[in-house]
Order: sequence, then C-alpha cells, then structure tokens
Amino acid sequence: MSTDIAHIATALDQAARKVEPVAQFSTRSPFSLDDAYLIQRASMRHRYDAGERTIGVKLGFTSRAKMIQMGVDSLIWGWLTDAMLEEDGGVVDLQRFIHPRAEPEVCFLTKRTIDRPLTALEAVDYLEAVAPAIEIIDSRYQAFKFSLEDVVADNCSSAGLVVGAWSRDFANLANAGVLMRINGRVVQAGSTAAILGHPLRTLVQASQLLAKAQIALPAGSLIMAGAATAAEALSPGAHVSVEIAGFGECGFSIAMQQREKP
Ligand code: OOG
Ligand code: MG
Repeated sequence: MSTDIAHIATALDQAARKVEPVAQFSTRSPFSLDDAYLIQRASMRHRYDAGERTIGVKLGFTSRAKMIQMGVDSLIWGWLTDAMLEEDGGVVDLQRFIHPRAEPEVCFLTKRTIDRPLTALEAVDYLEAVAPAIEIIDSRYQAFKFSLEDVVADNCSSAGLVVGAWSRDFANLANAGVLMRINGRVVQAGSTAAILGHPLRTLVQASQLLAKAQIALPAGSLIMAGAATAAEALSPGAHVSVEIAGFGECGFSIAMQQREKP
C-alpha cells in the first residue's frame, strides 16, 4: 500500500498544479479512511516542499446541506495553507482552479495550542476570534465526484479561502442567518445552526480529530467550521459575498477570463 499512497499523493498534487482533473482512485482500488489521511499527508508534503506553509485546518461535511449535495455522510478534515488565502474584497483568478465552487463558512482563530480533545465548555477559551468566511473548494476529481476516502486523500477539496473582519461575539454564533450572494442575488440561505447544531461544536470535533492524528494545532491557527449551505459554481467576472447576521460580510470578485494565448 505504501507505494500506492505515494503514487496517489503525487497524482493529486500534480492534478492541482496542472489544473487537470484525475479519475477517482477508490473506485479502481479501494483504500481505507486511515490510508486516505496518509495520502493527504503525503500529498501535503509536496506543497510544503514547494514552500507552502500551514495556516490552519478545515472541517468538511459538518452540515446536512453539504452531505446531501456531495452524497457523503461523515465529517472530514484537511489542511489550509498560506497559498490558499485570498484577500477580503480582492480579485480572485480562476485560472489555477479546475471547477471551483464557493461556500459560506465561519472561521475561527485560535489563541491557545490545541493538543488534546476539548469539551464544548472549554472551546471558547481556546479562541481568539471568529469571522464570516468563504471557502473556495476545487475537487481534483473529474466531475467533482468522489467517495469519502477520495475526498480526504484530496485534502478535502481545499483550494482557497477569504476571511472577513474578526469579532469576539461567540455568544451570538448559535443561530445567525447566513446568506451567500453572487452578483448581489441571494444564491444560498441558511443558519449557523446548520453547522453541527452550533459552530462551536466544530472545535470539539477538530480537537478530537487532531488528537487522533497526534497533531498539535498552534495558537494563531485558523479553523474553518464547514459550510452551512451547499456550494455554488464560480464563473469569471462574478462577485461573491457572504453575510453572517451580526458578524458582517466578506467577499471577492472573480477576474474576467484571460484570452488563451494564440
Ligand atoms: C469537500 C469539502 C467539504 C465543507 O465545508 O463541507 C467542505 C467538498 O465538498 O468538495 O469543505
Ligand atoms: Mg468547506
């Protein structure tokens, strides 16, 4: 299996770099979820070798809306790197993505190292701030289709993120309205309550998953809680924004497509 792990990790890294999708791996030769995380780790090593550094982690499939959209039913996690971070209010170029989608998220900033499983009561003590955010996901698989193992191996489709202004209003996170707009029109509407019943629960889940993987997450890390609604496909020239009631909004514009060189 170790040669398969290295092989799949390299293929996924290359797919992202070349902006060319690959066929799913698990359909041809099934692998376990544990192996999927080993592939994810091996694939991330290619990025670190290329100079990227970790800025935090993301959770996936923390809402029913996302599980239903993608046909999977378990919570997953992956890595965020500095190369994925886009400026709030900035312009995003789609050229480096295969078939990007945007989804509304809540982003946490940690203030203490997370190195053991936390209880729900402890979660806030480990947080510096919270902000509205947008995740840009981009599956490296053809047609954006995958099994749970495939998507974990592919670092959970992580590709980009935009984070809005920070606040410390954790008390009002339980049931805040979530709106995602494209060109000013609401395309997704939901509530932060869709995220595991309460977004702070994602801290408990993240701490358990990190402990299982024997990873300590340093203070100053980002934790993306997972989308509250389904994701939307992105196209050149569009403006995307996410508003979380009481927490403000963040957004980005998408560059117009550059002409193919003759
Ligand atoms: C996998 C990533 C899921 C979320 O917020 O649920 C995710 C995908 O949908 O491609 O980021
Ligand atoms: Mg997400």
